[in-house]
Amino acid sequence: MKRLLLALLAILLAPSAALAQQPDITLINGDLRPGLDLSGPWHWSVDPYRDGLAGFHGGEPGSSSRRYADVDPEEVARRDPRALFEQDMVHSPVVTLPGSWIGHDQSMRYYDGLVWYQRTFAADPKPGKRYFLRFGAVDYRAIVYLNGKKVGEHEGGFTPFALEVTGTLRPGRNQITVGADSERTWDTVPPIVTDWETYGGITRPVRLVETPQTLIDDSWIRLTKDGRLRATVKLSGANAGGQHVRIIVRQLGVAFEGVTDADGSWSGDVRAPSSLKRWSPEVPTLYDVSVEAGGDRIDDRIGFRTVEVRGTDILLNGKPIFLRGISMHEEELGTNPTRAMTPAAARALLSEIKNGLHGNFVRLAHYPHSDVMTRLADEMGLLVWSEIPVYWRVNFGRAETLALARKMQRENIVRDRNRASVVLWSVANETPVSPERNAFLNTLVADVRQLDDSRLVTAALLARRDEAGGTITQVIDDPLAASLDVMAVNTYNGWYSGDPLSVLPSINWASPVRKPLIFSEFGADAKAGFHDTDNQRKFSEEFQAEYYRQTLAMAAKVPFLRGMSPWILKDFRSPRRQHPEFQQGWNRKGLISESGQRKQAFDVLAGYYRQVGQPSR
Ligand code: GCB
Repeated sequence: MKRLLLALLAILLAPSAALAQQPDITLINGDLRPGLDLSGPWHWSVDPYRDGLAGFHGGEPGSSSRRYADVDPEEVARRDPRALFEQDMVHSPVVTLPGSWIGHDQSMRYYDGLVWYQRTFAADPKPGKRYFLRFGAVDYRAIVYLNGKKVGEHEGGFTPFALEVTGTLRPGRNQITVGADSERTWDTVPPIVTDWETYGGITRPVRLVETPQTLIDDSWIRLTKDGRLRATVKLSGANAGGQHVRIIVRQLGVAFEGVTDADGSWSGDVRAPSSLKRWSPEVPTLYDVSVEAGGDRIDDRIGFRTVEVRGTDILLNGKPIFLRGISMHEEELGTNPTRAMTPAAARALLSEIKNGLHGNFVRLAHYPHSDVMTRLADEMGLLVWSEIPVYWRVNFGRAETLALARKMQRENIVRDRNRASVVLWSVANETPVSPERNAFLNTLVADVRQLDDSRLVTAALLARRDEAGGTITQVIDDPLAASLDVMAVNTYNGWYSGDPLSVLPSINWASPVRKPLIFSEFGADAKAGFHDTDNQRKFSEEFQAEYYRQTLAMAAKVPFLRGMSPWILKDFRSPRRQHPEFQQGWNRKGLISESGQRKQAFDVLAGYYRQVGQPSR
């Protein structure tokens, strides 16, 4: 009985099996640290029954699988000509990573499950150093083996993770095997149904990173509202306590320092010199910043700015700003995207916003985009809305789902806290109000405030339509609005509602709480090249352009509107969108087609932004 009770207690106290396996290392700036980039050719093999993870007849997992075992089939066959190899990664076809499996073979587009990847590489591990495999993102779940040994797992398709492999890495040839499993359930984040392509696979770079024994695991440097440069640093390693930390902001001639506590943490600040040029979309000044501690050093380029809310205004560096934005999925231009976001692909997209639309803002929907994108936004001068995929019908009542969302949000915020461009963290998109949902999202809001006091919290909400005496009023009465810094609403009057477009400018907007509002979405589908000169037919370029004119006329009358990110910059793949004539597997609300052809509405929005972007505003 006692043993039974103890066993029960152990189960109750243990974190869920999935979460227990999560790595606890951040490895800040893991994308830039010295190391070996494992991008390039990998073998791949599809495993729809998850056979590589199962034992005999699909039963309990055995001790190893030929898929990730560190064996050379030819050598084994030489020793034992009767050896059986049904799973032979060494002779499986080769593809180039990173990139989703949609790019390996068109028939993989709707495959939702496990795929194995494997490659070898040469290493030269040195005594006194630590080694990590750092993944930019694996969608949706990753299970990682090095030299036949499991080194970790990760859940969540859009945030980075690092697994320590010191001791498992060996001199000379090493073999890495990754199982990427794209399957989601109603308990995952996001859940099964979204309105975008899943893009299962190893979608961002994998790197082998070398560090000293004591390493800078996390570092965050920002400008506070009272004009100080503040640093928060966390070291990892057996000797993380009592280490000297030094921050240098080169072009400003600023250096400040301190000593870590027993835990390996240190925070300190210094008055920002008057010569500091604040980062803004107009002048995106970045400084070379170094952090040195415990024999480790990281270099970054960081901008300094403040963002806050006063009444219904959003203030950037103390001045009211209007966010001239657009939403965007992480999908490169082209007819067969694979979600491999290279700097060139990211620049092509952000240039359309900055130079084409005269924008100053981008909503990176509906999940954390590549670090390539947020670094480029810093460099080009675009304000960023960043979000996690708490989208539509998440299982809000389930504690493990909340734990997963919190972990994802933490990984996203910690990765990008040094990016001046990021001004808004969004906790959710279009989630139906309920007591469980409100509690879930309020926990996420509280987490943001605890992790980052230098940015604003928002969420994309839905408004309630009120019709009285022939007047339509959109009321923002979602209880979550009270917890946010900035309210945001997705609105589709005239597209999903039957309202004639001419009615839109007469729609009123009301909110019981006094806060700035962003139209986080509005949009209409149009197939590039499909025309209807009467502006009547949905899916025509003319209808979409007229929808934009009328929606912008409505927006101009909302007294507390402080920005917008219409839906969406570019047509994007979505399995939900199968109209044979107009969609063919693409959501067509883009202002440009998948290959970059601008639709008429592009010029309507660009004209509006040119006008509201005039310095007088
Ligand atoms: C929305 C969603 C977005 C969809 C869009 C649409 O409200 O937030 O993910 O793609 O509408 O096109 O319906």
